[in-house]
Amino acid sequence: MSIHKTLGEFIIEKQADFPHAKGELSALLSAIKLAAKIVNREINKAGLVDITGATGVENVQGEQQQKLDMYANEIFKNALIARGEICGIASEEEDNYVFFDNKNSRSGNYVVLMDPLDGSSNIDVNVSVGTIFSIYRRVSPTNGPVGIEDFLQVGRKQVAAGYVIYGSSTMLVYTTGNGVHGFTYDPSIGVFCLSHESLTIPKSGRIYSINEGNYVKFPLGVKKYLKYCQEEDESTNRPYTSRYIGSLIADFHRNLLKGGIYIYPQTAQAPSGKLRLLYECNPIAFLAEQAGALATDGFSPILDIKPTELHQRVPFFTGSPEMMDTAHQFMKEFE
Ligand code: AHM
Ligand code: MG
Repeated sequence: MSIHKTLGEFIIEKQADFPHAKGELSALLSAIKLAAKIVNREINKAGLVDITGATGVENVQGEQQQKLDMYANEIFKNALIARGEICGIASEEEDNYVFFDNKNSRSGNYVVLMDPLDGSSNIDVNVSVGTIFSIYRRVSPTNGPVGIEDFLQVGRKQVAAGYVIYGSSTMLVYTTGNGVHGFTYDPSIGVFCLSHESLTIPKSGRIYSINEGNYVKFPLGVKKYLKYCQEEDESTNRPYTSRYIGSLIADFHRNLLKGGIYIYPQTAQAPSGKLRLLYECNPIAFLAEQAGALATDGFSPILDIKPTELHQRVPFFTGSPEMMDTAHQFMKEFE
């Protein structure tokens, strides 16, 4: 049996690549790693104990909070508070950003933005969910409280981003701007083991992922692109195949490994789409670009958007570069 490198070992080995203070990233990622293991343990028992279902409370965006959403939010928050490197977080589950006003964290150099449990409506039916995280260096002076400007940084400024997918196996995938690396959790020893080093997306693929139930509301460019995906053409391997889990991380992860395109477009009713720029699209876009994929709002790179508010939404297109190029052509032609 082969022995894999562990996430802890790999991070230490790669510390030299991290542009800023070296030990800080290791400490930070190890907090995320610990929280991921705890959340994983709870998700695995989800059918057995009373932790599934809705709390009866709506989050700031008017959606039902699931019990596990809240649990995951607390676990990640507490794991991060325990580290002096982080001075604040913003979370999809919190109305406002949180400043960690303890002795340790006041001088922390980093902020974390996260979606602690994305796709949580899938938990009750045993479908994959994920945690998404995004890390920035703070821009406000240290030793004072963090400010909104620390959280509203353009996505290109991320120093690290990643996700945990709680799927048929649990994986942690991250980037610090030097490629994308994936680690599979071995529950028998409680360790994330390197399984996917330097992930790159195939230049093209045969999978398109979109909630087609919203078809009539899609912009014309998206409708035309979907018809293109469904047409027969040997030279481009069409028709493509449709795969949509409804769990962003699971859909993105599959397309990253197999090649494909994921689209959550705007509609007349929701002109900015559904997905959140800061907690979902920016971290995925950073990973996507690092893996050779593209991530845009249908026209321009997600990572260049200057955020204006914490819970901002944005149309989201991400996937294999050749498929994205074609989607962009349709968006432009039928704008
Ligand atoms: P959530 O953060 O409330 O879980 O919503 C985000 C999820 C994504 O994981 C997924 O891609 C999308 O919502 C699915 O939305 P829809 O059901 O409209 O297709
Ligand atoms: Mg989400």
